[in-house]
Amino acid sequence: MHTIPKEFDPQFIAAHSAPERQMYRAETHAKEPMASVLKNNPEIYFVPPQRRRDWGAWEFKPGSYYDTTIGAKHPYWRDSDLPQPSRDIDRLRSDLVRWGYCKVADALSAEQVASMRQRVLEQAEGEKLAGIAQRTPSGQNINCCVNKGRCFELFVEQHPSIAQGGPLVEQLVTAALGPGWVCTSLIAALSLRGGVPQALHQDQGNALDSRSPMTVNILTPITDVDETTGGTLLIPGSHVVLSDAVRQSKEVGKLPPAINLDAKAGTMVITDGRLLHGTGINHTDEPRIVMLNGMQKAWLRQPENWMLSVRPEVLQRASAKLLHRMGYQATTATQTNEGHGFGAQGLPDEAAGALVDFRSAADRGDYLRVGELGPTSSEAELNAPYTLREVVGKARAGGVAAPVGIGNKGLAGDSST
Ligand SMILES: O=C(O)CCC(=O)C(=O)O
Ligand SMILES: [Fe+2]
Repeated sequence: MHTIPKEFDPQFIAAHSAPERQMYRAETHAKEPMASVLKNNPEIYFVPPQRRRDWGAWEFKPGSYYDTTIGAKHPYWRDSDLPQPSRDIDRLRSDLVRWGYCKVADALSAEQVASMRQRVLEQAEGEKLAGIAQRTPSGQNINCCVNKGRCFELFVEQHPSIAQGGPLVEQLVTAALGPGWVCTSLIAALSLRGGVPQALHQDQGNALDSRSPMTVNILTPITDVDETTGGTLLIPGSHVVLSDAVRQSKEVGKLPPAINLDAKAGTMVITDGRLLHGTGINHTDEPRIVMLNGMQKAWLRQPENWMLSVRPEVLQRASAKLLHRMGYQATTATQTNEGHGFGAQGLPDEAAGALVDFRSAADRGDYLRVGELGPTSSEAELNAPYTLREVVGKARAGGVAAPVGIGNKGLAGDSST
């Protein structure tokens, strides 16, 4: 009788896989550079998101990373040559290399800003009315913007008809990432009064010792941003400090203080994926809007496109493990679908990040995606059976809602809370 060799027995394998015997253990399990950032900079910490009726009730701790101002007013930074709004490509390149961000002045004209702002505000309202708004710890996000207006389709292309400075921005991104880079998402991020500041983070989640960015995020304020309106919090130059520390296997020590980004609406702020940053606090009653438009190197993708290529019958019989392995479990920063997946960890069978129901709906021919919505949308449009509703409803059934969830309950300004 054939017996399976003992070396293949999971118990045997576990007994021979103590952490110190595993290769690359330090690298694959490292929590750096963020572990030492948090350890050595106690003013940087995670502000817990507030739910529903607790919106706005959070403890502002003076001296924390979010208790700050713009560079020009900050005692630590005001004499530094921080990035200036510019159209000088040499200045922009050197700002991006030195500080981890650069500001392309007037990349959107006043008319381009106005049309984009109107579309964002209408969509934000429409998604609230439809009960499918995504509330975030800081306010509201509009996900998958490309489905929600022609201006967004063009924006992903950096088309001069919606971003006059598109060609200049494209050249800078190509220099940063190399040719063939792809867009990862386009989200409108609304910071609203009462929201908490986002935790400082790096958008880049891989190769954190890299000498150049693997990812780039173009932040485009379409309302003016500064220390009062929720300008993005960031630590100038942190992209180099953090990647150097990882490369040298050293802790990140005491960091310089964070500032609020200040930029006029229509500035395109190109940020290195290694830069420490996060949404700022909006102290005003007007929504702060920043378009988040991520880009990454051309090769950072699954070689086989399983989202599209797998036969329906294979998907139907797929185990939770097979689905997970093919990429059908989203996490906050990977493979979210119309916003579903934010807050998920990417575990097999985790409803908060499960994607297969979207694909199955498409196979049946009834995947209804959220499109353009607004205050004048009809009842039928607002109440349409968007597949997103069904998937989110299923994920919520019997479970605890993720703090970053879809559904308008708990949004600032929502009287039903
Ligand atoms: O809203 C902002 O200012 C920045 C948001 C951000 O960094 C993110 O969501 O990754
Ligand atoms: Fe970010």
